[in-house]
Amino acid sequence: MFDKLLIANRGEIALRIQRACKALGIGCVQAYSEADTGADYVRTAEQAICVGAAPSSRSYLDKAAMLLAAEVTGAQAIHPGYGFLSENAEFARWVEEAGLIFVGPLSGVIRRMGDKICAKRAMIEAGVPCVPGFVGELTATRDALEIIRSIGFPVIIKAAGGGGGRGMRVVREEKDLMAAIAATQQEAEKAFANGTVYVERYLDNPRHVEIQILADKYGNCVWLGARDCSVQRRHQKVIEEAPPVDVPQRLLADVGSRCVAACKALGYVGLGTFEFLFEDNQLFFIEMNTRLQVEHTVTEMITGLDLVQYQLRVARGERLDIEQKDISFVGHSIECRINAEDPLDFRPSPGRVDFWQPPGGPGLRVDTHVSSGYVVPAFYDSMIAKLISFGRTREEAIARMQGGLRQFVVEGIKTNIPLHLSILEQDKFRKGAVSIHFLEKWLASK
Ligand code: MV4
Repeated sequence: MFDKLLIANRGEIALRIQRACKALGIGCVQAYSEADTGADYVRTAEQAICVGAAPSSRSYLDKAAMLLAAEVTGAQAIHPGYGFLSENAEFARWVEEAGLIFVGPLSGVIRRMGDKICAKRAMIEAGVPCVPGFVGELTATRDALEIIRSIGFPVIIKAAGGGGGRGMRVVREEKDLMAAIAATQQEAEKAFANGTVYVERYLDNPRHVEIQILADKYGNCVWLGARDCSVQRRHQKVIEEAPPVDVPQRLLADVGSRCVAACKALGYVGLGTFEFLFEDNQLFFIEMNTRLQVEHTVTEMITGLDLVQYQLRVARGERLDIEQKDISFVGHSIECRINAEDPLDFRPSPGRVDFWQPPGGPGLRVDTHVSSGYVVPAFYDSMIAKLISFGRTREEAIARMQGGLRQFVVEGIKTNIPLHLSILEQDKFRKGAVSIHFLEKWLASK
């Protein structure tokens, strides 16, 4: 149980967490960096504490500073949001050892899922379908050739400590194999201090479909439907939606219940996301995210549930008050990530927002910390708002999104709103079910 929580994050998600806390009667301490001193959500929190200088490494990523902030303010729990320390097993362990509550699964579970080989093993045990491959360390030896011949080309070499698209290499021919293994190992060692790599069959044209789960401390767990996050560029999601177009409900229900089984076996607590590739009408697990995700909103829209409130309630030790039979999916929801960036060359566009007028109306939701006069710092991710639409059908959700994007007035900085509008006009997007390569291919062709 806790009644005071430290928000170890910034921007729209800090405000989103504050709102959920208000509804539950939990007091908030907002941690902030010197660059965020003037932000509205720092002022609206009951209490705020500066944790360091503007660069993330000296504030939002500073584990000792965050823990100290919780201790000196008397916060009994820490919500890490997404990014920053949200999947840092060591930070979670420090929080546990200090006798505080980390809002998320136990540090041991974060650590296990952070090792992608270990995660895949757990999924195979629970019956969650995985990409065909070899579930163990791959080394540049003769064994590798045997392993890869049995999988069949093309293959992808991935870092066990990686994830989110960092440290991967596609190999299409035998002659390139050994060099690719060595290069991926070296990169992985440098980037993650873990040179372990593994191999999977490479799927050429998949979609990115993910399943949301929610678990309490008493072994109760539900799956909350799926999202399609295929519209991405350089591993940055641009548009997400729920439910995914043309993924059979019985497949989702089957795999969803297997995800629930995996969570029960892991002793998983909190919100979690199982990431899959979807190709040839099959789902293949690739990795698990042990945090609240940016795109949780589209799941909220089609389920009617407040996921952040649920996350806090299960962290407080409450029992889930919903069962699988209570969960249904209604309508369609789309999220456009609004970034402070040049819509043509994607370069960040920080600076003062001279005028800010977000849209409204039926079926539109805006999650943002921005208002007129806000200065977008150059130190962090460029996402400044999420525009979320809801409709009875996908067509209605798209139309409402287009209306919202056209109404959205942002002056003083550049945003990717024009990019969103042109994606939403694309026939391929409107048809639905585009692959992970859709956006990059379309950008290259225009
Ligand atoms: C793959 C793949 C194709 N085949 N694995 C990239 C991010 C990381 N989470 C896993 N990724 C991929 N793994 C196999 N066996 C293609 C990707 C991939 C991707 C996946 C999801 C969303 C966007 C992507 C963009 C490029 C590659």
